[in-house]
Amino acid sequence: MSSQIDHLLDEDRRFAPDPAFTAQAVATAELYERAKADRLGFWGDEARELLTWSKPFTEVLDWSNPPFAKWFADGELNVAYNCLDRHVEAGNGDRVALLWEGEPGDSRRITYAELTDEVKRVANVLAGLGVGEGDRVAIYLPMIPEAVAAMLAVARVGAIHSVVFGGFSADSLRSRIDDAGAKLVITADGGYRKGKVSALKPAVDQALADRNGSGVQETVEHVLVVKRGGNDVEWTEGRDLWWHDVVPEAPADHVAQGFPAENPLFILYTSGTTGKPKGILHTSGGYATQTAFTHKNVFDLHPESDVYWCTADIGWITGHSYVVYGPLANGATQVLYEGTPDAPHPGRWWEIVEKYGVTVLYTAPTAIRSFMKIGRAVPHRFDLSSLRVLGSVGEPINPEAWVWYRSVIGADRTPVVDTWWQTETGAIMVSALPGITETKPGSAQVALPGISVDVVDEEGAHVGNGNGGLLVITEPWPSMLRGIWGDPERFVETYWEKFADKGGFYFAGDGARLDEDGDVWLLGRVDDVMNVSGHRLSTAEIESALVAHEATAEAAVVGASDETTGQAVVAFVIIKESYLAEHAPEGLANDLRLWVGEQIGPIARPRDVYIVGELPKTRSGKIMRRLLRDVAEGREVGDTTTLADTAVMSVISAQVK
Ligand code: 6R9
Repeated sequence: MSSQIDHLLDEDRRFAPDPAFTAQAVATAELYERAKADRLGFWGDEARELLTWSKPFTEVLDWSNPPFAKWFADGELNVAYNCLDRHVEAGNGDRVALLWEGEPGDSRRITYAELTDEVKRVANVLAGLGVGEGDRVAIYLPMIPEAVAAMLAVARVGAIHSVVFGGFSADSLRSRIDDAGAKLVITADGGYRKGKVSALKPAVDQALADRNGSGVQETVEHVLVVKRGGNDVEWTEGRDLWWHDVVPEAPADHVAQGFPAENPLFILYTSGTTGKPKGILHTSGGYATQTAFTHKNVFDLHPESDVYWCTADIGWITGHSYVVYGPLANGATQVLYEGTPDAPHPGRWWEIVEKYGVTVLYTAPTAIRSFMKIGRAVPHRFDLSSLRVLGSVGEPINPEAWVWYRSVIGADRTPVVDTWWQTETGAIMVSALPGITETKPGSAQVALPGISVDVVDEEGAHVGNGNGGLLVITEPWPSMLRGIWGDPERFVETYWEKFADKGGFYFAGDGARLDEDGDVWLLGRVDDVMNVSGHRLSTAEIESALVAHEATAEAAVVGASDETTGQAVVAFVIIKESYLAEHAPEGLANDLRLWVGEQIGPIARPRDVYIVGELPKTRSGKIMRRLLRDVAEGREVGDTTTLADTAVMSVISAQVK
């Protein structure tokens, strides 16, 4: 990490806001002043201004029992109503909500009035299936308009969605369904990925099969299936329902009931430092407030003229906050794209930007770096002149990628905002504001108005400008996670215990540095969480998948730096002697790679699997991943003095070569 810090220290390019942009900017410097003068008053004002409440709140924050926060607790609202009906009632029903583009090139244009109608019908279907307040619904869908409609319909009836990324395996889906106790699963036959139909329904069938004797009680009563891929699917009569049979039949009137602001809105599973994914719980009023606020100000949203596009899948938090809730609460018109950036050709994204006149683009550094690799000729075949704001999220963006993004995609003109946040924070926390902030390539820069962050040492003391440490959030914020589903102890332990004596510092798990101006530079995770192409993966989760293979005796996984994906998964595996006695070792490393892909999902597949004779361990038996990372990154191996057997690293290095 030190070479990375040195490199960042040399970065002195600065981009001042263009006065013409500032003149029309939604955000103002005064936001910081207002929030500083009265932080809670500021959030109260924003909540009232950005949302429609069916019952006004009287108290902004109840922090009497930290870390369990309550925001706007006695207020009531319906989040789906805020994303839909009220825009129609305000006369904007004809505004396009979704400009959907399927991977094969089919497209649909859906207005706010049409989306509202669809969501009302789905809400009636859900109610008919007995899904109501507090029930959990698993959503396992491709990037199609029905995914957005399904999430909003669940929210509308006061139920809780748990979206599972379509790239996850049947096993991952099953553990998420079980953990949440989902009553309904909404899926599709399949969706398009890289020119082919990728089936989804079979994974649902598999996840729900073979319960007998597993000790897990089946909670799923129905599976609602959207037809998208046209692939053959098996059907369980009485359990499975086609969306196209039941939704168009359902009535399109449905009155959105107000629910308390602290009603759960969704659970989203994310990787932590242990093998078991955590169900991050978000509630309604605070989450809707902060997603709407950040979407409006960070992306300079002019809803009547902008065409916004966030490329994230709805299976991730970025898709929840910046495809569904933030943009729709703000009445934005946005592009929704089903497929991959390079299908059927490497210019697909830029073709979409040109076709729809996209003005605001929000994507991840890994995508930017892979476009850099292909070269500027591809994007420059398209007219990108509509673009006026570019955003980045998911991992640290290296200054070269930042500058390339601004110059090649943004014609040396558009502001670039690097936005730091997490599944847990629910919404953007640290970012420049376009038109306001002088930007620095590679730095997320400043906490947003109303947000308080700091960089501290191991004891929780402020490190001071020019120093590195751990990023903490020092005050509660509206869209903060309210817990880990079913595990309040893990919630306290993971995020709040480290600096408990500081009276409520949230530990984010990221390393960061403050520069001479006090701006924040993110340096990556400080725990055993890897970040591959902006996706969080836990070393422990992949290790446990590896040892579940009959050949594996022991496994250690590290995240090694990778030019395109940020980090890549590298596994070191010891094979059982009993296995080797009966099987040839050829091809085993690759079999293990594929195995992990089957167990968790293709994104978790290791880039490299090295079969080794031993793993480096301390005397207390802890695997020293730091040393394995040195090997994986081709560096000289660091300090080995705390190893139980100091010779082991030279053996491993030789085996890896
Ligand atoms: C929104 C999202 C969260 C982790 C986070 C950090 C990394 C996200 C970043 C960033 C540097 C940025 N991260 N944005 N690091 N600069 N702009 O990605 O949520 O999937 O939960 O990941 O991603 O390490 O802790 P999530």
